[in-house]
Order: sequence, then structure tokens, then C-alpha cells
Amino acid sequence: MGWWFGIKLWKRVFLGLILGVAFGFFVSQSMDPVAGEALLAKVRIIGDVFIRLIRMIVVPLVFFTLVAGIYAMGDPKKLGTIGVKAFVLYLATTFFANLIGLGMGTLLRPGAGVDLGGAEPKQMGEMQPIGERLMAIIPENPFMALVQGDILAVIFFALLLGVGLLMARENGQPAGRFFEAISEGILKMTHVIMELAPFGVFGLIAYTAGTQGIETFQAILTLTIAVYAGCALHMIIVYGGLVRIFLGLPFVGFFRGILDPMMVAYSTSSSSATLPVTIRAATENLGIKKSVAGSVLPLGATINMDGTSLYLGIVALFTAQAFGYTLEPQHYFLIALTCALVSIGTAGVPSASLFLLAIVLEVFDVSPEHVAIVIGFIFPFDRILDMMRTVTNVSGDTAVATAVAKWEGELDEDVFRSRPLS
Ligand code: DAS
Repeated sequence: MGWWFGIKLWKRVFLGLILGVAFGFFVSQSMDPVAGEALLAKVRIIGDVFIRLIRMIVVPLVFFTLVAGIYAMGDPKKLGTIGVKAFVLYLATTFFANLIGLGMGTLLRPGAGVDLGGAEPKQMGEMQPIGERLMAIIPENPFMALVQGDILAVIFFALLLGVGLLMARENGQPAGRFFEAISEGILKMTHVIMELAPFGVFGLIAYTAGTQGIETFQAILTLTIAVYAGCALHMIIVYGGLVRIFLGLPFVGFFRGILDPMMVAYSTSSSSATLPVTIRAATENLGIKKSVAGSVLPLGATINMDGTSLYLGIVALFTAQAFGYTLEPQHYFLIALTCALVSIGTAGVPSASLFLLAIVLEVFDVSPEHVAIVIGFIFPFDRILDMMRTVTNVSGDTAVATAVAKWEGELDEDVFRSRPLS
């Protein structure tokens, strides 16, 4: 079995991905649909176990790593600049994501000539008003926030606790060391859980590939191409450009360093579930110190979703083209602004943003039944689109964390430049 662990983890995960697609299509083509789906549902159990394991460590990892990271910083003032720089960069990358999304939607016209008649309408979800969501960042009971996994509230409390321990000086030392030890232990747990990733990814992808038959694809092929091309362009130009041009760091080294989180994001379609893997890759492959990785990445996984914003822009244009709504120039601006706000409010779980699409479509008064039809039409295969936008979301979080770490002197460039593939 030694040979297996001798292969780089990302290659094993990629192998799981490829074999999963092949197995899924083989089952869908060679077995009767009911028996095939039943078999794939059993195989997906491996994937569900894997997702539960990484979800299990998200809250403790964010809480302990963040407190330990803040404490290790030794200077509360630096924390303020990290938060401001991260937030400004998150907004900037989302702005470019909107430009690329609306550009791709206009160029490829994914909705032109698409017949949405056959889709049965789906009900839309409600998004908590932005004001309430911002107020909820301050937890009334931090222990409840930990229990409920309210990540933004956990981040807020951990930041303050870390600063508090710093201000306690030598009295805070035992606690600081305690948090450091626990966060080390949880990162080691992530290593162990990641060994399951190749199998978990196989199970998840086999089910997705096997149940989304080829015919559904033809209906939204252009939409899929627009989303995938838009996300790829955004990652190469915006994140690659940020790392290579603004930070003077190796472009390939960055993407090689985040292959694990990209694979897990693609397979789980969940930024939150991928967070432990993102933190591990950022600290061990990119040399980003815990103080930045433990704050900027959880924040990003919650509020920075460039792939989502890009996708919502494309689907808005898809809807206008499919139903013949005429868009004025001010509509494009309002769509971009609404996409950015909705992406901030989107939860880091599969297909979260599809059900918030209604908020974007309100910009050009799309009728409720048309909204329901579009959501019903996309829903059966939103997973394919979600996989790519989640990879973009996670890559964006890591690119911003790299920039903030570099500008704050919290980046070990030797690790970034030298680390072989993880
Ligand atoms: N799947 C979400 C995420 O985890 C994004 C989305 O639904 O758009 O990032």
C-alpha cells in the first residue's frame, strides 16, 4: 500500500475524479436507470461521509486557528489592516468577476433560442436582508454561534478573543499556547481526513456524472461553456495577474499550491466544506502565516464568492435572452451590483446561490413565473455549474489571502516558491 501514499495527494484526488466520471457514465449507459441510480447512490455514501468529516472540523478549525493566529501576531493593530485589506481586495475581485460574467453572457448569448417551456417551476429561497445579516455577525451568545456553526459570528468572537489574549500579555500566554496546540491538532486531523478525499471525490462525482445524463447537458451546453470559460478566465487573469504582476510570485506555483482545495471545491461544491483544506494548503503550500490564513480565508469562504457573482450575472442575461426581456445600460450596472451583494449573502453550500437568483432577476422585473421556470430549468444540473463557481470562489479567497499575507509580511516566500506539489 506504500505506493499509494507515495503518489501526491492531488494526483490521487484527480484520479478519483476521473474514475468517478468514467464509472458514473458507465453505470448510466449500461444499467437500467433505477438500478443504476440506486447503485450510484450507494457509491455516493463514501462522498457523503467525506463531506461530513470535513464539515465536522470547519467550526473548531476556524475558531482555534483564528484565535491562535491572532495571538501569534503579537500586535492587534496589524489585525485591523489585515481585515481592511482583505475586504477591499474581495470587493475588487468581485467587481472584475461581474465584468467577465456580463461580458460572457453578452458574447455567448446562452439563452438565445432556448425553449424553457418544458421546465416545471421551482420555488425560490429567501435571503436574510443584508442589514440583519450584518448585525448577526455580532453573536448574542458565542457558544451558540459555535454550536450552530454561524461562521461569521465565530470569526467575530475569535478575533476579539485573540486580541483579548494579546492584551492580557503574560497572563494570556497559557491560553495562547492552548489554542496554538489545538489548532495544530485540528490541522493534523485535516491531513488524516484528506486521505479519504480520493474516495470521497470518486463517490460524489460518480453520482453526479451518472445521474446528469448527456441530454440534459445539450439544453444548457452554452450556459455551461459561458460559466466555465468565464470562471477560468477570471482565475487566470484576475488571480493569476494579482499573484504574478502585483505580488511578483510564481503564477504556476500559486495554482499548484491550491490544487487540493480546488479539487475538493469542485467535488463538494461547498466553500465551507473545503475551508479546512484551503487553510491547510494556504499554510503548508503557500507559506501564508496562520494569522492571515485563519482570518482572511474563513471570511472569504463566507462573503467572497467571485464565481457565484459571475454565474448570477450570466444566468440573469440567460433569462433576459430566453424570455426576450430588453436590458437598458443601467440594468447591467444594477445586475452587477445585485450579483455582488447576493454573492456576499450566499452560504458556502451546494447550489446556495441558485435560490437567490430571484433577487437579481428583480432588477429587470422578471415575472415570478419566469423566475420559477428558470430556477426549475437550471436546478437539475446546477451542480455542474456550482462545481466550477465554487472552485473560483475558493481560488479567489486564497489569492486575496496571499496578497494580504505578502503585504503584511506574513508570507514565507521560501515555502511558496519551493514547495513541491502537495
Ligand atoms: N456552492 C457555493 C459555494 O460553496 C456557491 C454557490 O452556490 O454559488 O461557494
